[in-house]
Amino acid sequence: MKLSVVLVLALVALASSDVGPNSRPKSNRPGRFLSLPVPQKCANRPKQFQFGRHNYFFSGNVPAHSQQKVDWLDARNICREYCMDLVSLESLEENNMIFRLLQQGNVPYIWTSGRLCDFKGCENRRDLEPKSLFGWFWSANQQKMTPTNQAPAGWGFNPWSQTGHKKTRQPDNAEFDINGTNESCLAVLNNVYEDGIAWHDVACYHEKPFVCEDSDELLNYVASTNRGIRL
Ligand SMILES: *[C@@H]1O[C@H](CO)[C@@H](O)[C@H](O)[C@H]1NC(C)=O
Ligand SMILES: *[C@@H]1O[C@H](CO)[C@@H](O)[C@H](O)[C@H]1NC(C)=O
Ligand SMILES: [Ca+2]
Ligand SMILES: [Ca+2]
Repeated sequence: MKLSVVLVLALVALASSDVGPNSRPKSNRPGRFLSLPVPQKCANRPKQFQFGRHNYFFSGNVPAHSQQKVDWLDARNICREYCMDLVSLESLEENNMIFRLLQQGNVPYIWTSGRLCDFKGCENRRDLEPKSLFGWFWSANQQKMTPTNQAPAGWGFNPWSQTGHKKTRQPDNAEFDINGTNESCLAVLNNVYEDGIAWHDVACYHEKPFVCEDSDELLNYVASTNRGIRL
């Protein structure tokens, strides 16, 4: 393929990864965008553990980030500079791996790439209604989640917590009732509501440590634009 074609494909891929399914997230501060990968950081990214062909790290175990608690978009952007993104839990095995990390490390909570499609570009999507059941997806790769009231196929349990601030099952958008802030981001919480380790919808401005996972899209983009780079 000609380089120009590769470039165009890479840029299209980047644009479509901006947050999907169709658009950029509406951030809560003006002028905030997704960060582009930094080739040197991609080449030297922390690789703490692996699953399938992906590398991962937990911010709390990386000296440069161990004290960091950041909001959801900042967390994504820190990951993205390394050609990674926030972790997406598409399989039971990967979910188990992350639950074990929280349990063994006594980690209270982490951000994932899970996001509610409630921003510009998500209107008029009848397939996402009602949002609380059908509107969740992994923003790292635009993959839709199983409806929130069902166990994903083969999991045998529903990873969303059965309880929370309002003592009802998650997602509950509880902060909306408190002060009108929507809970549009997915965090894994470790027994915060005496509910074990489970998924919760949380307002995206909350500051948390995070897990980064390799992004095929960003790695491919950096590989195609930096001849000979070792990633
Ligand atoms: C926030 O949540 C409320 C209640 O579910 C909903 O009516 C409203 O449209 C949401 N706001 C946005 C920006 O999605
Ligand atoms: C909502 O309440 C929380 C905690 O009470 C606060 O930190 C946050 O800034 C509030 N959000 C808005 C938009 O007022
Ligand atoms: Ca994943
Ligand atoms: Ca919640």
